[in-house]
Amino acid sequence: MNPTADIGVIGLAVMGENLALNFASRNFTTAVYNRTTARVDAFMAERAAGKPLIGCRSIEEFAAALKRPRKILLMVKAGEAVDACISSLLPVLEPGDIVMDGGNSFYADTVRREKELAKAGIRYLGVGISGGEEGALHGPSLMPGGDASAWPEVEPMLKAIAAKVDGNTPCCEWIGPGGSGHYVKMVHNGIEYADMQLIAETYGYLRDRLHLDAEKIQAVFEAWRRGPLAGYLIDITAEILKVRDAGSGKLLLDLILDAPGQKGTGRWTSETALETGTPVPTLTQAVYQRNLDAAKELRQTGSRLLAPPEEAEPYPEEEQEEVIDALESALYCSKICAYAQGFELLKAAEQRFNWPLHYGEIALLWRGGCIIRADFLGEIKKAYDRNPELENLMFDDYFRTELDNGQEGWRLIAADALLSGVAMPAMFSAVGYYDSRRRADSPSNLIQAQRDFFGAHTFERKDRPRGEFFHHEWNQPGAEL
Ligand code: 2AM
Repeated sequence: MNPTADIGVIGLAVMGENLALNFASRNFTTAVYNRTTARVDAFMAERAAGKPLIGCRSIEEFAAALKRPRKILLMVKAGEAVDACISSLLPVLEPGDIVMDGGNSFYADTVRREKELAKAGIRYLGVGISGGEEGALHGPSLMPGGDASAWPEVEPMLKAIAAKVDGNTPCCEWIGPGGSGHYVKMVHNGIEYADMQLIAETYGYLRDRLHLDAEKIQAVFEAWRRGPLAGYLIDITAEILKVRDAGSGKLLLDLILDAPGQKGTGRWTSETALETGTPVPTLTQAVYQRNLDAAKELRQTGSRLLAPPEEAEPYPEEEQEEVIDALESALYCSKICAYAQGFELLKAAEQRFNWPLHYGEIALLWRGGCIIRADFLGEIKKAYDRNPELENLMFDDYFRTELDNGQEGWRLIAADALLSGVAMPAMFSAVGYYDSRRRADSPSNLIQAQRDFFGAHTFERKDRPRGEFFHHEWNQPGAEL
């Protein structure tokens, strides 16, 4: 068989199928293979019919179908399946071939795989892909990283299938070496967790504090679609609030059990943040909150045993509009903090792995195609254009002004939620992050004193240069070393 395929996709679950169809729709001849070959047959007979796709029933047939150097995209389950696929591919590949992992792999696995495959002369890329099934089919956000020599060879194809913003700018740009593509995707997922949690808390406030009915809550999110929060997650929230259950005619959302699932990608972000000592409290609180909320029965017990605060005064009807404006500010400010934390974690990778990351480009990649896509990301791009070395997103003139303008409403909502007993822990964590980052004098002098008291861990002094360490004999005042 003459090799005719421009690219090959392994793994025909829905993401793999949709990406293969996306390549084919751009006139790239695409070879497909799946371990269970019945899936290849089904795909070829139905969705792929009449399109430039080549169904392969063995890994040898797949390798033979691909033009050299081969370009292969793995779309299999993250973890062992990726290693299994690589092992089966190795005997049929040649030096110079390019293997891309488009799954949600943990970045450290990508680092390892890239090194291993380099020994065989295979060029490996970890490609973060976001956008779900729809994105995969019509235009995802793509975050490729790894062996830089492979990038120019796959760039036209990846850019062709990517989402486009501002007319024709693809949401696909080279991230950097090693596992940086998957790292950036991981941080994206951490931010996504926070974004969703903050929106859910806001919905909870509208429902449980303002006692608005679904129609009114829908109207609130509908209005926010055109404000600073505009983006995909607000769009789908507004849509979700319209959908009725076919059987009962009730709002479907009201029938959905409040026990969230997770696949662990948010947890990776928090684990990595802890490893690098990077504070991402809002991202981590979002992970905790899925755990807290998943335990529905425990919460039911808690609701019987734990006393609420005294009933808060309901807001008079005429004040509701003002409170809803404050809530919009609160969500927006919290969101800025969540993104500031995510970008701090990107910066930590630059220091830890020596990956030179371009934060503005990353913001641009997320502007289209992916779950967190929002107009707001254009502002983040501009912030990093103004100052590529920006230490913290909140320090940018635009964002610090936005935070300042929004903080009255933000604090009002957070305080009212605390007093009335409505749990908004991600939002509380965001206010705490803001106040901690803007405080030149923290109370941690006491922590240092305590550590020195019980463990002789030493401290630096405000009246001495940094880097000089002191111990005090706390039980014998005056005896300082
Ligand atoms: P399957 O259809 O043969 O199960 C998502 O589960 C995708 O990952 C599917 O295409 C699945 O193939 C593939 N997959 C899961 N484990 C795999 C493995 N160990 N080797 C190859 N493909 C695997």
